[in-house]
Amino acid sequence: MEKFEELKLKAKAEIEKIASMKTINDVKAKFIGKNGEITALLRGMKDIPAEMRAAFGKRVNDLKEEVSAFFAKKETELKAAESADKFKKEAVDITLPAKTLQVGGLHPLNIVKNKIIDAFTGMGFEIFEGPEIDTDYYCFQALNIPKDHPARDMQDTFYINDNVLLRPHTSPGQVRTMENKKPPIKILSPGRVYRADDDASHSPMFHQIEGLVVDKGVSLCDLKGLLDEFVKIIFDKDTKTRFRPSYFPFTEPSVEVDVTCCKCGGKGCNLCKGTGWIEILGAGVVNKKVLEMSGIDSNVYSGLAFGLGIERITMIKYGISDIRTLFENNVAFLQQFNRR
Ligand code: FA5
Repeated sequence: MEKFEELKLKAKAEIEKIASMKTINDVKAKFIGKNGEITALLRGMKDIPAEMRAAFGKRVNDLKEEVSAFFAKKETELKAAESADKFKKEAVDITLPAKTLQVGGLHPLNIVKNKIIDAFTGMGFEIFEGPEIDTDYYCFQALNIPKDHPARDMQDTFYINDNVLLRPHTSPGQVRTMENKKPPIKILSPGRVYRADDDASHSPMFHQIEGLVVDKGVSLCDLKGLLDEFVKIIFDKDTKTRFRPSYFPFTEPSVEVDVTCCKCGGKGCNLCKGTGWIEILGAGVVNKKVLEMSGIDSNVYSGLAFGLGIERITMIKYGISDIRTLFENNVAFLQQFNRR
């Protein structure tokens, strides 16, 4: 009996010392495994006198049960400790802000271009896109700018040869439309244009949108009404326009159009250089010579045209001081226009 008690205490002490599920099986094998100390007692039953065998057997089985219970208790404790440890290690702090996905967005020039196109298509304009590489005839001659005319200096561009060049403005779109379409005409021609320019407000490549209306009885008043409506959509409803006399060989009369400064509302500030006005585009009544050269009877029809720089409108609208920022593709700069 003493030996049983000793074995029980020995097993209990060893089981208590077990620190991980990995070692529990070794200790189990030592006591209740096939070659374990308690199993060995059962095997020795044959040497026990027959009258004591039943009592001996019961005692061994009781001991085995008691030791198995120690193991079961230890196993429960170890499993609980291991899962507590696992939970601690794998804990997720759900109060941390989630990682955001980088999502692309429209470039500010495309945002403004789309707004301008929306404004004019809402007034019935159709889109016509002309080629970026064009001939001297469409870029200049058909617009009443003959070879060696001094007005060519205003729009000096990059020549591929004497006759083929990167278009310096979207005005060739006027000619190509009039050659192919009978009045009434109401088109908008957006696209990239090129000039031998490079400073904080002039880029060698930039974007323009040309507008052309040809119909019976079209006048400068229509141009004023159209542009008044346009600036209210693009800037805000209190923005006003002002026409200043100007010169373009393809329009007569020609005007430069100013809007009340969007920063100071017309009081005068650093953006409008104290004048309260900012120039946004060139425009005018289509020169009769241009209509005739494109096959339109100038005694029956008249037209109005305007050409605006998308970069200029974007810079005014968002208070951008250097045009080059629009082409550097700095992500921090671009993200400001696509906040979600
Ligand atoms: C023209 O290009 C005329 N074709 C506009 C026109 C069309 C007048 C129809 C009459 C009838 P201008 O050279 O002023 O005009 O250019 C128009 C606009 O393009 C300017 O107001 C300016 O906003 C923009 N612009 C001109 N050069 C540059 C440049 N290098 N970089 C960025 N924007 C420019």
